[in-house]
Amino acid sequence: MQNFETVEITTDFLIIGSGMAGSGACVEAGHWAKQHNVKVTVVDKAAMERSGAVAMGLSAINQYIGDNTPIDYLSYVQQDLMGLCRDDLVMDIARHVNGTVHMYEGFGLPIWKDDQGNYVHEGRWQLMINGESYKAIVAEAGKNAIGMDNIIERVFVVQLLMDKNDKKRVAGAIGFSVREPKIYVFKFKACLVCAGGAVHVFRPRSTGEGMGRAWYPPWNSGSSSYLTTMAGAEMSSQEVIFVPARFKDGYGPVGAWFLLFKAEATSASGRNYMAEGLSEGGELHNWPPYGKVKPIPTCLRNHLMMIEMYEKGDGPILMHTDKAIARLTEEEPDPKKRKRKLKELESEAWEDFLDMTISQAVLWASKDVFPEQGPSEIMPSEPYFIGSHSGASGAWVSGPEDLQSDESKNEYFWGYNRMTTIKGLFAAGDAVGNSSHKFSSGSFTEGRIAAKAAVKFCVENPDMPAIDDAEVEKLKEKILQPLKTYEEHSKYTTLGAVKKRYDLPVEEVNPNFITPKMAMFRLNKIMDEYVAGWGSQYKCSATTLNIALDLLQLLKEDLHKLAARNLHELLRCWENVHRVLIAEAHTRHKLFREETRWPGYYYRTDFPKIDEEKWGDVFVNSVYDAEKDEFKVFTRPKIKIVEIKEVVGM
Ligand code: SFD
Ligand code: AMP
Repeated sequence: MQNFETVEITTDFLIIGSGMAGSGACVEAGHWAKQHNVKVTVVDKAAMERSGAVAMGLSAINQYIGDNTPIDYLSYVQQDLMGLCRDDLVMDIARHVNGTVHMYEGFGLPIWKDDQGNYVHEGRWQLMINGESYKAIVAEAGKNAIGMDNIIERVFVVQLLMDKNDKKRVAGAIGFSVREPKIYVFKFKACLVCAGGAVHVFRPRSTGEGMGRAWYPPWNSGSSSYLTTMAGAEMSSQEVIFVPARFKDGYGPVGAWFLLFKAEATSASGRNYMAEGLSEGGELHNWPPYGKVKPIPTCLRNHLMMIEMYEKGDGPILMHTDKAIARLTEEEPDPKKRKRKLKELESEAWEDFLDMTISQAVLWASKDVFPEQGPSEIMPSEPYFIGSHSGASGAWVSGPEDLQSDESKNEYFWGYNRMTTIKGLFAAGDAVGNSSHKFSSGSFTEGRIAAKAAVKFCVENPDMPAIDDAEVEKLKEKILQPLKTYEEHSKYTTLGAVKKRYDLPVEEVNPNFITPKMAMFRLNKIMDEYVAGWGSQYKCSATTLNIALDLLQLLKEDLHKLAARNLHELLRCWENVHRVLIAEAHTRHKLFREETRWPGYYYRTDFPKIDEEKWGDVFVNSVYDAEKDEFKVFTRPKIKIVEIKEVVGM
């Protein structure tokens, strides 16, 4: 085994993850840090220019408030999440997000404009962009703000380090380079965790040659949740996964089709199941008050789709791209311009995918699909953990002081905006729970909010906390153990001869170790079959969840035997360790909430209805004790800071 050099970095404020929230944090921290002589450093497992969920680009900015008010946005988010979100966090982002979008324009992001120079809206809150280079543009601004010397790329952060004199205060972080034999030890006064959501916890629909294709980026492996949970931070809504409806196999998004092109989706036999669900006596009336609002909440749109597919057997679900294009072409009053209009619509349809889900465009091309000639299948995908979209999982954080009511101030505010329950540990983007629908622009905004507060924290808490050197030494050994395990046992196989002859990767089966891929497959199978993945038609019960907890325990024991052939696999090992903790937290939260609040995301078959009285005004929260390996699960109140009457409109 190679010798690993230790690189020590001392800074004031460390940003962990340079995705959308991390880039926003760099832009804001850069500004305040210069004024207060605070050193800011950012670390990412990848290259900032194309890291995170926006690596491939996006075709829309999904949160822009325009002339609406933050309360309008809160109404929308609250009803989409079936009543549960943090009013203070959602409104805080909503009141600042316009500024972020205007900043983006200044960075050079091409936002679509109409003939009058106004932004082109996809829906009420969404703006169309030419966003293939969205991440590169935003990352460049972040890099300029804090300076190239303060950017550390291709270093995977494994764990946070606590103050040796105060276990409720963060003091450092440890990770390793994914390119060179180097361990990184960071020491700081404050840090911001914005390492994205979690993908490949549940079994993906893509297998075999499609393996690795997912909607959300496979390199977001639950690190945000792992880092904050292991540090002892209170976590929230870990049961609220997101199941996106997507074009089949390529995972192309549906938003532009539903909102911009106003396309209809139907069951295989042609029924408009959403209109039927909304109509008098339709399924949505079984989910009051949320089934009657507009837009139909995301989970309920899935729910209607799942009834067609699984209960009626009237799948697959079809998106009628052809009819939408024909209708929009017909709407062109000048018949001479219709041909041009058709060409424009066709290219917009392709660009929607080419800007953010290139694989869907490739799949359409390879299957000879012409969106103007026929419909395409859409499907509910595997569940993802993503606090920034239509899910809600993440850390329980302090909100802004000025948005609190007398009642909420005691529950939702403890000094620094977006600080977790651990001193000096901040979170943003997918890492924060209960402030859903922030998307790319809102995540960047939340990064800005958190970074400003974190710089303030550094100024007001100038003493550098101390890390425990003995703990660091132990962790170094633990981090590199998979390389050692492989070296010790790789020759032990009865299949060596086969390997020689066929060059098969026989090390994958070895009684002494488990490869990261195998560990992930095992996790995926457990979650899919017992915790309401697509393979179990999104259904679970106390019985299946308890089976999952037993199996996860066995998997956790085997994680000590993970083996890595090289640095790349070492990364894969630790990604799976991160995934397993969020899997367990999720399972425990799901078990705790005895109702079905988000049908279409998951069903508790033993509690198949929504239970407003018992669960309508509480969040499920948890704290993990890493020393004892124990979760404590409990509730926190949903406090309505703003009374919302009625909400309509897309
Ligand atoms: O509509 C470590 N999203 C969309 N947002 C929009 O505004 N418009 C759209 O059109 C969107 N669509 C969409 C979206 C995402 C994807 C994948 C597709 C389509 C195909 C959502 C946004 O992208 C999302 O909300 C934000 O990006 C969330 O921001 P953030 O910062 O929370 O996550 P990130 O950007 O993925 O960044 C995470 C970073 O952390 C790094 N990282 N670094 C060090 N150590 C570790 N252990 C780490 N683990 C992770 C990552 O490398 C990354 O840089 S639509 O179709 O839904
Ligand atoms: P998506 O492409 O599904 O990620 O959606 C992009 C944006 O459009 C998100 O803000 C979604 O909540 C919203 N959206 C997608 N489909 C619909 C729909 N049928 N009705 C209302 N909003 C939608």
